[in-house]
Amino acid sequence: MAGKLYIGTRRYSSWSLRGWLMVKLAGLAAEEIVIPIQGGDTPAVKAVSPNGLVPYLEHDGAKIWESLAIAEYCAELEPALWPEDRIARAHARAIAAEMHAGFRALRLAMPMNLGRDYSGLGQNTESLADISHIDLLFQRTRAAFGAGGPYLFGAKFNAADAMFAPVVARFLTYSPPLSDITKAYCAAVRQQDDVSLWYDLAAQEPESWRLDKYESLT
Ligand SMILES: N[C@@H](CCC(=O)N[C@@H](CS)C(=O)NCC(=O)O)C(=O)O
Repeated sequence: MAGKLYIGTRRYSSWSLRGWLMVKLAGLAAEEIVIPIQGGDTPAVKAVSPNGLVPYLEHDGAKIWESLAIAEYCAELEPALWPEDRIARAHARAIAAEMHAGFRALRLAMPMNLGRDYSGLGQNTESLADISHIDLLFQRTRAAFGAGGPYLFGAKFNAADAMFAPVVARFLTYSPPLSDITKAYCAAVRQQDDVSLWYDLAAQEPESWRLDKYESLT
């Protein structure tokens, strides 16, 4: 194979899901190496990845870390990762960059866990502010660009959807208050083939990879 994609425990590793989706959407041939993460400072991750984090992609001589850089690398090989229209493409890049740089309160309060029902947990002033901002972002993006399909930019699940897929996963696990438009979008993302495959593979991971700190939220 031309590549190697290092990812962390599928059940928890939200950034890995983003990188993996980009590689899938681009149809890159890459061996997947799953490293059970410890939720920070995992020696096996530090040993392979230049920034000590996953996802990390090696492909055809290129070494790419940071999920957004992986998105751009994949989009060079498969331009349809971004919308064709210039204005839609600019918007997709803007929201993907905003996701990559922000929403820390949401990420901290609601760590991704694909195997639990944490309905009602993780809600505080800051995480709820992030959530209502994202909800509005989804509504506005769907209204402006989403005609013709269930995703942010219509019929094609693209790099922007991939960046937000782990947010959708959190919304499904923690069930915060959401608009009907965002709920429908979340349902569509959950059913997308690659996202479904990721959930299935996460469910098959050994129980010994589970971390107390993510399994005992109250
Ligand atoms: N900004 C990075 C974030 C990557 C990140 O934080 N990855 C986490 C897993 S989701 C990680 O590698 N943690 C190291 C560890 O758990 O040891 C990106 O966009 O790829």
